Amino acid sequence: KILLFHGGKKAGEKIFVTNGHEESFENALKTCKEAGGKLATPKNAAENHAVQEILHTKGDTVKSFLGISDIQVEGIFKYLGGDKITFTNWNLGEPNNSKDNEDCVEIQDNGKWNDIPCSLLRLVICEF
Ligand code: GN1
Ligand code: CA
Ligand code: CA
Repeated sequence: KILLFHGGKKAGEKIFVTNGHEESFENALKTCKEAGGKLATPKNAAENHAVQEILHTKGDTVKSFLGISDIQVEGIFKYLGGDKITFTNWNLGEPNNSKDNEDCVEIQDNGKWNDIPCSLLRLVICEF
């Protein structure tokens, strides 16, 4: 709860917060885990909006990784725990696995999702 005082955004029982750094998917996973949380994984519109609000505090072209990927089976997006995703907010035409190399998911400042290469650097947003 103390995170609310450091720019955290609450949605239901979840709190989303950023460390202000841009990191690869792999490093962002590690960063959130070490902090005792998980990479941001919005599972409904309210949670997606809370993540979007954090992006807005950082500017209007900032994007962040979500805790979702199709690394295991191309085209089947799953949560970090392995379950198939139940909520999506894909941009029109996404996911498109551009250049056969997009297995991670970014959320853009308009709240829409796009699949991108996992090696890119994006703002770290964790959930607690
Ligand atoms: C970007 O730059 P381009 O068109 O190859 C984006 C893709 C999107 C696509 C949508 C690295 O690809 O994920 O699907 O725009 N790639 C990156 O037009 O952001
Ligand atoms: Ca893919
Ligand atoms: Ca894409």
